[in-house]
Amino acid sequence: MTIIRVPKSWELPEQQVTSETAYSNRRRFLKNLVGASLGTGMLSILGCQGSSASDKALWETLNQPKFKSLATNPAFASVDRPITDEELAGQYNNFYEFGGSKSIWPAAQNLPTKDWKVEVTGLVKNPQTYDLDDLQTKFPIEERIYRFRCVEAWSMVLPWIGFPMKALMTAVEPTSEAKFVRFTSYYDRKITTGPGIHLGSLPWPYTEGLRVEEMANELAFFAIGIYGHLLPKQHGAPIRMVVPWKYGFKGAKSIVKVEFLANQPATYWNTINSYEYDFEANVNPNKPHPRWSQATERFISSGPNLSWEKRPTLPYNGYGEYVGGLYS
Ligand SMILES: Nc1nc2c(c(=O)[nH]1)N[C@H]1C(S)=C(S)[C@@H](COP(=O)(O)O)O[C@H]1N2
Ligand SMILES: [Mo]
Repeated sequence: MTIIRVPKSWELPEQQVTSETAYSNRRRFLKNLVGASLGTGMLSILGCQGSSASDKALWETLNQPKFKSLATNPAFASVDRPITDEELAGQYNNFYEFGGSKSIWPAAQNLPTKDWKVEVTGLVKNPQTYDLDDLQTKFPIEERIYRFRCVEAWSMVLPWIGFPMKALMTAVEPTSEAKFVRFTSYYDRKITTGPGIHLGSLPWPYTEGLRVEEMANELAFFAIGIYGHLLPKQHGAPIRMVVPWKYGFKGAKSIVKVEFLANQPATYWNTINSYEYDFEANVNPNKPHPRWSQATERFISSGPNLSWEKRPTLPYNGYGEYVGGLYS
């Protein structure tokens, strides 16, 4: 394997890793995470695929059981750009429970997914607790190719597998008092030990929220798989939210609880910094983040000639025809 200098184009987005970490303890936080695992992920992205022990280890985490007879929803069978390479998406993640860098895929393997349960509760007529088998058999499973846009101004295209959130709503029947939904990610202080995780008073567990009308929108999706197989842990196994018209942080990973509520819930990033991470968080080229423009994004598609293709940001990430009406 040749050592390749990390190109300049990487440097900007890697530094933007800190953009979602505006903690009071920022300095100390950064010191802990800089350096640790930047190297390995990059080298394999830069064209040494399959040649190192680390690549092999990565592919072991990605090779999850495949879905048989998977149908792609024809409405979401392609977008205006190619699907991001699986090994790029699988080693460039945000999952702060396991660390503050993008290279959390090894640490995320500590997530215990066996005997997983998702509790659906709150203002519903028919509360339910689903196990993994239920999630795979009780809902209409399909594939959808969606654009994915992080608030840090990088983007991908990901082939998710899962079911519309609407199908879960039909099963549990929210009451008329239900106006919001809170989604809670797995958290165990002993297991989710990313650097910085215990610094300050961060509002763990990671939670996110939607209005019920947003959850009922055709686009809102629960993913249980990606790239034809079950979700790898770094992508938020065994079930995570996908709301493609919003910034990536709205898509909470590794969901253990879904609660229907009368009032808007506090959420993780919004609690840390409401000025930078608003509750709605719709992708909007005309609304800059307080520390950078959102007018363009860097699209991460494929190796070995890794491209960070600069593209204009699309309003609602290109999904205005589906969701525009929710915000008029
Ligand atoms: N529980 C949890 N969910 C999370 C995050 C996180 O740190 N913890 N990061 C969010 C952010 S900022 C992004 S961009 C996406 C990244 O998803 P991916 O790693 O599967 O691409 O997950 C979102 N969901
Ligand atoms: Mo993000």
